[in-house]
Amino acid sequence: MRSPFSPPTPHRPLPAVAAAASLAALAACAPAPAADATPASGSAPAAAGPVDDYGALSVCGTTLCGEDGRPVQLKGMSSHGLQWFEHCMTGGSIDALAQDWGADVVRLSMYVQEGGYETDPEGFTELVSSLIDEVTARGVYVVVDWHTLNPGDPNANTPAAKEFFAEIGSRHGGNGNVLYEIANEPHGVSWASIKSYAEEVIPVIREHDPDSVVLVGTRGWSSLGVSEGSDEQEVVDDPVDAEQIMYTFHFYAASHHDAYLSALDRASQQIPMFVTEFGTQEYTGDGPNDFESAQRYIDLMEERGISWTNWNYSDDHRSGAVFEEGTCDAGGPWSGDSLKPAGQWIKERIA
Ligand code: IDC
Repeated sequence: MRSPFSPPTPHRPLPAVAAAASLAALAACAPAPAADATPASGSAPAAAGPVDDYGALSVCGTTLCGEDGRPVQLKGMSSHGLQWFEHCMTGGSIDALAQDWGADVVRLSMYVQEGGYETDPEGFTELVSSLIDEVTARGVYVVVDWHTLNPGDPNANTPAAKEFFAEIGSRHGGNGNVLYEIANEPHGVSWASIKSYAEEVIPVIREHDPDSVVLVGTRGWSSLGVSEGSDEQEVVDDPVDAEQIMYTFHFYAASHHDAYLSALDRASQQIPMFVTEFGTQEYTGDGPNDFESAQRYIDLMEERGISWTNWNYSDDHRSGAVFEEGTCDAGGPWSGDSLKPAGQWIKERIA
């Protein structure tokens, strides 16, 4: 069934990644096993869109691949914290993201602390679950972000993480469009501890969604360790012991320059990377935009086929929220004059 709201999204050409030497090995990738196209109970039938184009994703060399074994670069937006900005994630705003913005992927950012999941596990599970259904119905991929921030050690929330992912996996594991991000930004904790957390949580997800792609946060606020004086080598030397894994990298272009960019450049030639959060401004998600710096990252991600979601699809007062304040309460509009400069810039890069 097609979305009743607007015509199907035109098929996007696959990204021109052939030039990237690191992707040459991808030609050898075996196609992923055929997806179970049956939506999980409760999920609406998917509209034409990226999921229809690419099917079940797998990790293929250093990138994501579609069902045909060819590399896929997903581009889209992250929500803001759902405990604050649920009203920015409506049927209308998700329609706009899928159709007008042309997003391939939506990241649902569910904080664990700061008034998030821990305050109402059932309520937040229902909220995320219903938003997964909304995104799925529009034929778009979804990243379920277990948005740990403080404390920085993901092991502090392991029992809750297992409970949450078991429930989400059992409800939506049959969808074929869900990616699981198990720790937003670990910090003040060793890579060995993050890895051990990942190896505890991943089997719980795989019990319900065996072929799913899981995204693992890296040390130093998902900077591959750079912000804590390390680098990607600790991950390269000691990868998570599981299949279908990608590692996350976050950057804020006005704060993070060459050291971050080089780490992403080196890492993405060796391990599968997914940039699940970035901003064109400072690491506060606020302040002046540095579009020149941001474009260098966009170019690198394009060259290497690194998928990304930008922070964030809300009307928060900060410069990194794509909409002007008040847009969400007014029910849009979800483009045009209601966009801040960062929103206009990123919308052009998703399209
Ligand atoms: C920021 C939000 C802000 C909130 C703060 C604390 O924009 O409203 O008060 O978190 O939770 C991250 C985090 C992300 C941050 C974002 C911008 O993953 O939660 O959002 N950021 O500071 N890492 C680097 C930057």
